[in-house]
Parts: sequence; C-alpha cells; structure tokens
Amino acid sequence: MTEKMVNVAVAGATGAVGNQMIRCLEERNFPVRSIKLLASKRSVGRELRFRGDLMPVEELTDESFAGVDVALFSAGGDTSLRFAPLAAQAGCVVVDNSSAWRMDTQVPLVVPEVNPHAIAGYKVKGIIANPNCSTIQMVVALNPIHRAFGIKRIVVSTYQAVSGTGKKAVDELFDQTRAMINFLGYENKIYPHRIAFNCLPHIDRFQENGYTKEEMKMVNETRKILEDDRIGVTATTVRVPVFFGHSEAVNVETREKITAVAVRKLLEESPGVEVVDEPTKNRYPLATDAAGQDLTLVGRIRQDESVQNGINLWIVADNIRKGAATNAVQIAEILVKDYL
Ligand code: 25A
Ligand code: L14
Repeated sequence: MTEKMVNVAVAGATGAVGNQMIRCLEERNFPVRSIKLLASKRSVGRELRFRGDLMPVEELTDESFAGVDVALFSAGGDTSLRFAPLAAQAGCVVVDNSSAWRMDTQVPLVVPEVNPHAIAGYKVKGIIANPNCSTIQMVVALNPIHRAFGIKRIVVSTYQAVSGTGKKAVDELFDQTRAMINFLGYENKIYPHRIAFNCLPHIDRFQENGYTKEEMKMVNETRKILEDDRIGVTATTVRVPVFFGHSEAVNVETREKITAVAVRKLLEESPGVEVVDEPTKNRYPLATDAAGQDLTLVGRIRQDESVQNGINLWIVADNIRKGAATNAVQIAEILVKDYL
C-alpha cells in the first residue's frame, strides 16, 4: 500500500512552538506532500528550512488554507479564533495549540497516550485542540493511575520554564542573568518582575476567583481529558528561571488502596512515560534531562503517609516538545492514519 501523503500548513511557524512543529514533522517522518509556513506580516521575507530546503514564510490570510489537509496552529488564541474556522471551512483539519478552543464541548481535547478515541469528534468543527503544556505531562503520568486506582483529588504545584512564553521570554531570562552577574541594570519587559534568580507565582492572567488562567486550565482540561468531572484538581503554577522543561510536584488521592511499588510498576509499562526513580543514586527527573526528548519523566514516587490512599510524584517533560509540538504532531499522525 502506498502511504497517504498530506498537504500541511504550520500557522505561527516562526514562533518557539511552530519551529519545533516543523522539526517534529521532519524527525517523525510525517507524510508531508507539501508544506506552507505561515506567520504574521512581520515575518514575511524570512525563510525557514524544511528537509534541507529553504522555504519562504507566507502571511497567514483568509486564503491560506485552500488545498491544505492538516493545519497545525500555534499563533496565539486570537489568531486561532479568527482563522481556525476559516481553515475548517476550506476543508482542512486544524490541530490547535492555543487555549482558544480547548473547552469547547464540540472540540476534542487530546493527548494520544490518554484519549486518542476522542479525535473522532473533530468532524463537528474540523478542529482538534492540543492541551496546555502543564496539563499534558500531568495526564500522561496520571491516566494509568486513574484507570487502576480511581483518582479522587489532585494537588499540583508547577515549576515552569520561560520558553512556554515564547522566544522573547527566553531572551529576557538570558539577558537579565547576564546583567545580574555583571552588576548591570536590567529591564522587565515580558514578565511583571525579574525572572532571573526568582520565582513568580503568576502564569497567564489572574481570574476573578484569585487563580490564574494557567491554574484553571490545569483544573478544567484535566477533567475533560480524563473524562471524569468528579476528579478534584487544585493547582499553583509558578514560573522559574529555567529555559526548557516544566517540572511538577503532584499529590494524588485515590479511591482504591495505592502503593508506591504498584505505581512504579504501572508507570514502567505506561506509554510515553519513563520512570527515573533511584534516589540513592541521585537519579530523579530533571528539566535538563527532559529537554530535547519526548518522554514524560516520573520519579520521587512516594506514599503520602498523611492520608489513607495517597501518592506523591515529581513529573517533568519538555514543554515545547511533548507539551506542545510533539503532542500536536502525534494527533495529526493518528488523524491521517485513521480518519483522512
Ligand atoms: O493560547 P494563547 O494563550 O493565546 O497563546 C499561545 C501562544 O503561546 C506560545 C506561542 O507563542 C503561542 O502563540 N506558546 C509557547 N508554548 C506554548 C504551549 N506549550 C504556547 N502556546 C501553547 N502551548 P510563540 O512565541 O511560540 O509563537 C507565536 C507565533 O505566532 C505567530 N503569530 C502571532 N500573531 C500572528 C501570528 N501568525 C499569523 N498571524 C498573526 N496574527 C508569530 O509570528 C509566531 O510565529 P510573528 O510573525 O508574529 O512573529 C515572528 C517573530 O517576530 C517576533 N515578534 C513577535 N511580536 C513582535 C515581534 N517582533 C517585533 N515586534 C513585535 N510586536 C517574534 O519573536 C518572532 O520571532
Ligand atoms: O498553552 O508558559 O495555554 O507563558 C499559555 C501560556 C502555554 C504556556 C497555553 C506560558 C499556554 C504559556
């Protein structure tokens, strides 16, 4: 059988996530027949490499999607709200990395290791949403635990890298760090406070309930992906001076009796997970090890001795790869193989 080939577009191709999407399409040998690299007018004139060839960046317009089969979007929420429906109307399936469509009941929210069956729901609007980076890595690790022991409640604190905000935030951490160690002045342009040598308990906008939007994404998206509204989730999301890789301290309470030994064994056999848990050898998941690869690293697996059925975990993944680009390309792979 000859392989199905598809016409692909990447919207937001010049951004941190868009660029990684292009690399993932190459690395995973996605069946690309043609590719369009789209961004705002600002980026027209730039060229990006795909499989060795330099390709021009084109302006994203209403007409960009004629003849395109699959469009990967990472150009921010406003751009997705405006252009994803137009792309769908043109007959293209959109895999959207922004927060715009995630909680739409007619749009599936997918992590391939967890709920690949939900992809079928793309037919209603022609859009599939890619979850928030912090949610993706958490549900990759917690879904097997939920299926085996029934999760009642999740308490999570995150330690999130600046790359989630995009290239300009990576530059800001670098510039501020260099300024500090040279006793020079610095500016806060991207974040409201200095991020170098600091921790900011503030990711995305504050909501009326006192939580940030990032924290509420973790609450609502987790329930949608695990398909269980009974799960209690509470989150504190923190920006730390790390370039790549989000870390999470996660406490889970379950309905069934749970042990650290059983969880370790279960996660060793779970898709997309690598257990890194040999504390006596100083082996535990680190952002520096998670960066540049696609697995979700899980370690520090311990019984929570303060409740009847509880477990603590430390979960780390590359926020730009599994947290965004890789997950989107994995969704597109299933879409092409099973639906197009
Ligand atoms: O969903 P949300 O909350 O609304 O936000 C999602 C955004 O968060 C980022 C990602 O931004 C995404 O757009 N993100 C990072 N990690 C994520 C994750 N895990 C994540 N989102 C979800 N999950 P990004 O920085 O990676 O990419 C932004 C891209 O979007 C393009 N873009 C913006 N507006 C557009 C548009 N494309 C088409 N039409 C529009 N209207 C953007 O391209 C980029 O590719 P660009 O051409 O605007 O910028 C290209 C270069 O120019 C620099 N630049 C940006 N703004 C300015 C600028 N230069 C000068 N002045 C400016 N005002 C950029 O640094 C870039 O290099
Ligand atoms: O996917 O780290 O909703 O600043 C928006 C903010 C991703 C990360 C999303 C950040 C995000 C992001």
